[in-house]
Parts: sequence; C-alpha cells; structure tokens
Amino acid sequence: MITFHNPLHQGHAPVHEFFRGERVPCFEKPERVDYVEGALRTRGHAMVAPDVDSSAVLAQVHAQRYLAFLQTAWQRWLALDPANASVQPFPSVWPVRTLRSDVEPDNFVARLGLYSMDNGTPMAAGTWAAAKAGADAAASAAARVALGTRAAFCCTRPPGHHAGPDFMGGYCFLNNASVAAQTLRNQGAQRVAVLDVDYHHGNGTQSIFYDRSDVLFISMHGDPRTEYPFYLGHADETGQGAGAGFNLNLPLPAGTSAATWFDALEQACLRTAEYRADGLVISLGLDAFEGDPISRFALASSDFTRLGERLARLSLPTVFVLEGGYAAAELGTNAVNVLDGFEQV
Ligand code: OKP
Ligand code: ZN
Repeated sequence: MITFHNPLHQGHAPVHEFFRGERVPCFEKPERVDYVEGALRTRGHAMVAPDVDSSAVLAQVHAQRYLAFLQTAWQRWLALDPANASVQPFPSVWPVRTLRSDVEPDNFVARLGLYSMDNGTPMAAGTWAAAKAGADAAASAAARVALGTRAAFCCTRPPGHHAGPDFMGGYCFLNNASVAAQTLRNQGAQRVAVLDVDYHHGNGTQSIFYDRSDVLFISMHGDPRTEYPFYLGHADETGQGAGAGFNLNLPLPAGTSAATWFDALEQACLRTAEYRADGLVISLGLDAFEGDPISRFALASSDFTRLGERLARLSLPTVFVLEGGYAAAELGTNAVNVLDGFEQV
C-alpha cells in the first residue's frame, strides 16, 4: 500500500511525561514510527514523502488562533529564557467551567493551558514541524485516494485524534484524520466516514465534525468512565444540529476480548454501509493490542490482519492514518498486518 511517511517526525522527541505525579519516559516516542517503517520496508510497501501542503485544510478543521499559537509556541517558550531549550513546557492552569477562553492571555504558560486539554502532551523544539509534516502526509494520502488509488497509509507521529478544533491533548497536536476526511470532501467525496479503532476515544475528531452530516464519526474505544480521555466518548453522544445521528460511540469495558471487539467492529461497518459513505478514513491506533502498556483490550497480532480484511470488504476508497499503539517493537507487525489484510481481499 502506498505509504506517505513523515520525514520530520524525529524532531518531535519530548523526553518525559507525568504519571501519577512522577516523570516517566514518553510512551509516544520516535522508535514507534521507526518500527512501522521497518516493517513496511521488509514487507514491500512503497514509501514516499508528502506532496501536499495541508495549510488550507488545517484552517478548515482547526481554529486560526490555535494554529498560530502552535506554530510559534517553541520560539515564545525560548523567549522566556534561552535555557528553556532543554526544558519541556507544561500547562499548569486551564480555563475550566466559568473561566473565559475567549481572551488569549499574554502569559505563555496560561496560553498553553488555554490550548491544552491535559498536561500529558509535551512539546519539543521540532513539534510544530513534525505535526505539520504529518498533516501534510495525511492530506497527501487522502489526495492520492481522491485521484482513484484504492487505499493509502499515512505513517506519522505525533498522533492526531485527541486534538480538537482549538486544543492539543493526548500526545496530539494536529488532527491528521480530520485533515484526511476534509481533504476527501474537498476533492469530491459526498459522505466520508471516519472509523476510529484506537483504544482511546477520538474526542478531537468527534468534536471537529459533531455538527456535520457530511462526515460520520464512529469510534470504538475503552469506556471513558475508566479510560482516557474520560470526558467524552459515551454512547449518548450522537451529534448535534445538522450532525444529529452522525456520531456513533461504541465504548467497551477495559478487558474486552477480541471476540467482543469484532462484534463492535461489525456494528461500525454496518453503520458505515448504511450511511452510504463514498470515502473512508481509518484512525489506525494499534493500542487495542494485548501487549499494549497503557491500554486494556486483548487483540492478538493476527487479529489486526482480520481487521484489515473486514475493512476491505466495505469496498470504499480508504485512507489509513496512524494513531496510537505503544508496544513499540510489535507496532510495525500490527500496523502492516492491517494493511496486508486489507490488500489481500
Ligand atoms: C493517545 B492515543 C499514561 C498516560 C496516558 C493519555 C493517553 C493518550 C493516548 N501514563 N495519557 O489515543 O493513543
Ligand atoms: Zn490510543
């Protein structure tokens, strides 16, 4: 499967995140994509550089003031103190209920809180460049599919599905799957389905398309009562306004077996077919894997082949976008199993 890789992903390499008050090494690390690229190469998949500038599509799915903040965040961080070059910025204050989010504070850390849903999304010097090149890869994959290629894969990090219209979170900065879906729409698709199979609910993608009927969002994920992102992803979130009925959440309890997971996948596929989608974007998280260190589903590596096979049977132009998956050494096998399963049908 033609794969658009992200030549700048290594520049996004924060060192630590927080877990229960302690600093721990980042789970979302460059080796993840190195393993996927290794497996793609070994198994004969062509890799090409992004060839589309996503700037215009980014402006359709993200707020301009958020994009402006992200693009200049690192230089503002350095302006506070040149020694910050080796320090990760973290937000420490957020505009929760009753506080104002319409006025941008001047203070950098306050602004970082305004544009963050958590303190778990560290930045580094190359974060903007890496995130932007990833969005370019997503737009490139979608543009290729819009031109008639059956399927394409966007192999990138940082992931995107937690990033909302105007905020980062959950290791995500720019919503690559939304960029892919919007690109398909811009290039002629009438109804695009986004199916998010990452272990974590794709809150950002849901929010970006929540009031739209031209993009159906479906997510199967760990129940937010116990799993990140906690504050979105329940079954009663079905869309609003013109988007009413075009959002489907399938939360599953932590510990869910592969058999139950595939029952949910079947529901997701039936809804996609009923919608009469003419384009499909898969938010391809591989953290439903039994060996994932921060997730609690039980898919085996061979189940990812089955996933690819089932998705192929939808017979839709399909864009795969890499999301999570933290069992790094198995990530290449699991991701390419999906693509090979898809291509074998
Ligand atoms: C991103 B994606 C673990 C903290 C977990 C958030 C998880 C984000 C997952 N110590 N923080 O959906 O795979
Ligand atoms: Zn995830």
